[in-house]
Amino acid sequence: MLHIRTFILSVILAIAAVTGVAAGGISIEKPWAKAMLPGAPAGAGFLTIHNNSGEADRLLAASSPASGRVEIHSMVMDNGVMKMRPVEGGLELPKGETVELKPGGYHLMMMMVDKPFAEGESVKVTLKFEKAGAIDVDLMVMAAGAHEHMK
Ligand SMILES: [Cu+2]
Repeated sequence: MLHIRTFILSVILAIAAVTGVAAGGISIEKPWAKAMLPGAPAGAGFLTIHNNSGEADRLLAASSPASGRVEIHSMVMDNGVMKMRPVEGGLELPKGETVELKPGGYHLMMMMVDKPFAEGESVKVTLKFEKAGAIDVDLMVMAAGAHEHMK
């Protein structure tokens, strides 16, 4: 009996491995969102994207049932002031590289949030890639500054 279970387990692991490749070789790490103050209309989501697909890809858009609208933003210096701007044409993911969305840099701007994200919750987000297609992630909601303890 035992060897049959081992066989079934290895089949499941093999399928999981194949599915990972089918997703375009894009992997997501450390998905999290900042806890929001009561009444705040917008939140921010962060994650690390590894592109091991062997070709360049692009993060085109994102959506979430917890947010009316999700935009991909960058931070740019404008006359000595940091400002947020939507990323035109999607976020470039060069092949073999890792792109980090983090506080002070690229982020998912989650607008029209009905219920402010509270610490300990998770927020579902669907990322849409040009080549890899749709990938779902759950952002862990953490207190602002919590990311510094994630390493
Ligand atoms: Cu923003």
